[in-house]
Amino acid sequence: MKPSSPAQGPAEVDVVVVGAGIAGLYALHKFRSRGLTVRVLEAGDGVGGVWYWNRYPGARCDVESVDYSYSFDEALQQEWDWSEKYAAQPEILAYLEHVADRFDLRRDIEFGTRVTDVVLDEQTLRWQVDTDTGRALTARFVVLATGPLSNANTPAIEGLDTFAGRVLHTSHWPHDGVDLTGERVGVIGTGSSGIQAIPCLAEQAQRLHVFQRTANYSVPAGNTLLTEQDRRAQKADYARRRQLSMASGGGSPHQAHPEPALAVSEQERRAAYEKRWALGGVLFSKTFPDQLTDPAANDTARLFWEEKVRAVIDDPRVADLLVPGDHPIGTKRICTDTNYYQTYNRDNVELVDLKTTPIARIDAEGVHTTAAHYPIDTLVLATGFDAMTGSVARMNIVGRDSRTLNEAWHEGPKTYLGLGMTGFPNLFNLTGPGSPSVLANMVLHSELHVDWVAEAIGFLETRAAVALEARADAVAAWVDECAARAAGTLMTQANSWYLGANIAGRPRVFMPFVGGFGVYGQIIAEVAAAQYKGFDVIEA
Ligand code: NA7
Repeated sequence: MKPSSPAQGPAEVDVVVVGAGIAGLYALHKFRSRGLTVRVLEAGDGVGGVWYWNRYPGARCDVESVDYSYSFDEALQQEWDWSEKYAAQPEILAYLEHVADRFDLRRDIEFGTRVTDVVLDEQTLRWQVDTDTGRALTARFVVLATGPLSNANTPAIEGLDTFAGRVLHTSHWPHDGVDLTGERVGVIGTGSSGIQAIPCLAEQAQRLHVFQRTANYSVPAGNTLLTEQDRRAQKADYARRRQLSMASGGGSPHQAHPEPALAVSEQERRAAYEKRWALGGVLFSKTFPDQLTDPAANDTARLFWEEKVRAVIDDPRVADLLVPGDHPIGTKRICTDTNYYQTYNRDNVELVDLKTTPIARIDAEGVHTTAAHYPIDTLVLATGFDAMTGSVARMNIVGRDSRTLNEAWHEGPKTYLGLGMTGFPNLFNLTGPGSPSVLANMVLHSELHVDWVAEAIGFLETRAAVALEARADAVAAWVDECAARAAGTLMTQANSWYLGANIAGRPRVFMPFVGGFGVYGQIIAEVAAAQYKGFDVIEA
């Protein structure tokens, strides 16, 4: 147990929010402005969540800065100046710190405090929240703003603990940075984090070995500096941008081509892909509305991508290894890079294909594959996260009848609207499984969820009711609906972290709601308007 936290607030509050990332910060602001007493418990020593921890070189958002920002305060929108089209981690963190200061949020956040247990008192319907500092709180409402990507995945590779050099995980990069000049560096993992870090690491390292198990699709960010004129135009256009984003599939204002991919001429299709390529980022997977449902449409996108990528890789044998052959494009999150593929043209970079020569073990000096030994000074694990459920699963959350959330979710997460769980009254999970989650712009998604929870709490107050609890039949129907929607797409064909497929032992369930951000927003609004149908409203 750590020494007791210096921050001392009331032991009893209306709401405990777990996590001071994008969702947690806005939750604090919103609930507090509704007159509720709120404490935010945060494991890190600062605000920012995923942007606090993920400081690896090259870390950058794959949603445009102007859209990846809060919409709840017009003055905030107008005063903040983004310097780049796609912001890098330091700028996003600076923005979130600015928000924390501007709305005086820090006084209700307890940093360095990791929640260990969240236990329901069935008599009073209050939650007791325990932490690793010894600090304990009770609350009527608990809001989990722990984020879908906050529990790092460290692979169980034999001998990793015997490695004598430095081991770094992309999601826990040292805050003071790392100088890799002249070093032999190994990177395990070629997902979004690896793909962003590799070009930067290659510039510093004397030699860089990239250990790739599965190739991914990456689209260049096409990042640019924003001019004052760009910013003025964006700020003047905010109202329209936000409106389009809220109604869109993924929470950004860019609309898919109005027709299916194969309904247009080859020339028009190519022009559409070129336009998205120039936009850069993750939205390439949504150029056409049927790209993630029709294999033939998907193939047109995949072939366009392949042509672009092969054109910048000098060695065709290396290109063969970098072109994925195991999943349709977009069924894993498309990565966003700057000079990723070109990095393999450098003399100091070597791609090691783990499909043909897997890692056998790690020893004190480096990595043994079945074919060779690679001496290494620093080993970078870009091996991702126990995503979607991992951050919730590491807390002992105990609801009615002493049943834990992990027991309730052992076959996969079971929620109503992503927000509520049977047996866990007044416990709300934000931007997690059962909601669009990582398929949408996380900032607007966080606002949507927090606003919904704030309205729900207001509803209880007007009814003098004490709790809202998802009904079992509503949970079952929502789980079925999410599964049916996912089954209607190509998304279940990839072994992605959307399905928990990257973590041994996790049930294979497609976790995000795939029906679109705008559609989802309508559904949860209708539920609220219908007096929270599907929830039991528990009277005092
Ligand atoms: P990802 O996308 O889960 O990528 C993790 C990478 O690590 C991926 O290439 C994995 O290969 C690889 N990996 C994991 N374990 C191993 C072992 N044991 N051996 C070799 N390679 C391994 O995580 P990221 O952090 O890059 O990105 C997560 C999200 O953050 C991203 O989608 C954005 O939304 C932001 P595999 O594919 O499993 O063969």
